[in-house]
Amino acid sequence: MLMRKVPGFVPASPWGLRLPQKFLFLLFLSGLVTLCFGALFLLPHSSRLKRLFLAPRTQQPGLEMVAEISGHPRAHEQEPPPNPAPAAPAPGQHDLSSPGRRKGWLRRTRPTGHREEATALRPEEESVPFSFDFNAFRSRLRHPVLGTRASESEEPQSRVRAQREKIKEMMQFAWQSYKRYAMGKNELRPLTKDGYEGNMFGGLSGATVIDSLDTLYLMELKKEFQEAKAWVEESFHLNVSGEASLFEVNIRYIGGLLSAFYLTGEEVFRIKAIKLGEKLLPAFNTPTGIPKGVVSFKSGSWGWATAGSSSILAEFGSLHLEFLHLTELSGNQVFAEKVRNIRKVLRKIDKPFGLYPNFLSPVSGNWVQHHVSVGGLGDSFYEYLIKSWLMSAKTDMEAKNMYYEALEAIETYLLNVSPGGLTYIAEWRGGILDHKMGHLACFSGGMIALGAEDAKEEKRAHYRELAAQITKTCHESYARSDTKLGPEAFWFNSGREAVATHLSESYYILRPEVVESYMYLWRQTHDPIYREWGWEVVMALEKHCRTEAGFSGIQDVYNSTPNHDNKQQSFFLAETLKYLYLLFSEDDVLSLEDWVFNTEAHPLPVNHSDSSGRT
Ligand code: DMJ
Repeated sequence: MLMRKVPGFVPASPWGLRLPQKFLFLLFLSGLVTLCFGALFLLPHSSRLKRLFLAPRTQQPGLEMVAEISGHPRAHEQEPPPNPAPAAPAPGQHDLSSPGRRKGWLRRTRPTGHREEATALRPEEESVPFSFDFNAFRSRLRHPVLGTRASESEEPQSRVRAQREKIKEMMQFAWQSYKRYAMGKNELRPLTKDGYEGNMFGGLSGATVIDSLDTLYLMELKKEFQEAKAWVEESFHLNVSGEASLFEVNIRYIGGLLSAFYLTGEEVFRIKAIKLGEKLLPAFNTPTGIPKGVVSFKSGSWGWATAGSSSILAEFGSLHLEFLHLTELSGNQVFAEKVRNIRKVLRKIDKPFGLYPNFLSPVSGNWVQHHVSVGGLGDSFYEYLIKSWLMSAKTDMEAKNMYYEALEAIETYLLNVSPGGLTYIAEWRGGILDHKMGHLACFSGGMIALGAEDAKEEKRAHYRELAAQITKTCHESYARSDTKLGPEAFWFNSGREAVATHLSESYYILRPEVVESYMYLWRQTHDPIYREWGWEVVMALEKHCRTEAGFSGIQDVYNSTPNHDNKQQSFFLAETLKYLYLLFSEDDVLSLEDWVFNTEAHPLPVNHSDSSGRT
């Protein structure tokens, strides 16, 4: 170095720097390193450099915790990714020609990668390599989706055809009214002729559109289906930031989009279902992995979750069907892992008398109170057990065992027969019974019928009869009202049976559960009574719920000129009208061999790949 040549000069360091110079140099160096490292974080997500250096999803707040506690991989760690699958035939056409194979339902691994939190879809999100073989899936169905329809000449002017057409007309009217006054809003208010958003969906819009897609398709309302699809393509945005019910978004939006995809093969439905599913994952970020009921789309946290202390059985117990399909369609195992963990927690926990209480702490994993119900708060948990068994093509033995064990406990502790001979399922509060049934509990007739065939030989006839008796009781709750529509809840005490005892329980909000049971019982027995009862409902809806601008719930079923509640619920189009239509259709229309209905009546396919021998 130059300085060494100056006589008498003693270098301050081997590089010839004095202490202040050395300090300045180090300062400069550390500034440079910080700058480079910082720039790495500021690069766009698509940057290859960033993907190389950063572990996937480390910037997603809170997700690490669940990974650590429950041993799960971090949410979003594996990225979904959509590749175009061939579009399906239009409604009415059935392309079953393409042979295809798909092995290992949910066992496939998929390419890993990283992508941003879902907001609105961007072109690059559609190009991640993952393919779902839609034609292969369709080739494995045992029946054409819309059945083998009798032609007009074979079924001329038949009563059942006319009944089906009437229900189709009701759907068309409900849709057109919604479209005219509330398109894009969550639900229609038919009296005020405007739309309603509510606060359940975290800022998502168009609940009625998504809930209607498969019903419109099923009824071959082609123009209306295209209107709904166009709205999803152009106006259904996921970049919302509110607080949403995990359950409601799952059963209505995810369920509706999944069904629409499986029915049509249209990629837009698959992609939006997956991206929306990703937005739900932070709800599982709890010590046990049991999700809280509400997720904040803004912060990606539990949202309201911190305020409450318990999660609801029917809510966290009604994710299994949709989440398995999210994994099936994305290749992302995280969805399936989340619901398998819920199952694991429920398997392990002590159950009082074999019963499942309605509230569970997602923090401690303990029951919060001992209230058991097959109606609200508990209902669809039981439904998803038997449907998980059926959807797995009867391979999910765990779900099967849990279902029949739970049903046995319900029968032992909750089932009753009234002095008048009506069979009902009461509610249980730590051993004390409330002798009432909610309208919601009336789905159980259909569920028990659906599960009867796979029960132990000696129980099958018994369950068929039990299903028929419960359905009859629910019909009584309709028959004993002035409007021939059923109340929200009905009691069996003080000599009164199957009637509401308070005005506050006398309303009817277009709910589907009773006609849902008629549909299952019809398919099982072909007893004409179920079509008769279903037709009574159609007539009552027309008389009391149809208004100039759509259908509305009513405030008092015991008043022959009831007030309307000014709401056309989205589940009326998703469920009530769909089940009515199926009740008057052939059994091979959305055959129960091929499909299970989620709790919002959205059909999801049975996995035939492992068991059919046709794959
Ligand atoms: C629907 O959203 C679903 O059926 C849910 O499981 C219960 N409640 C409504 C219909 O009543």
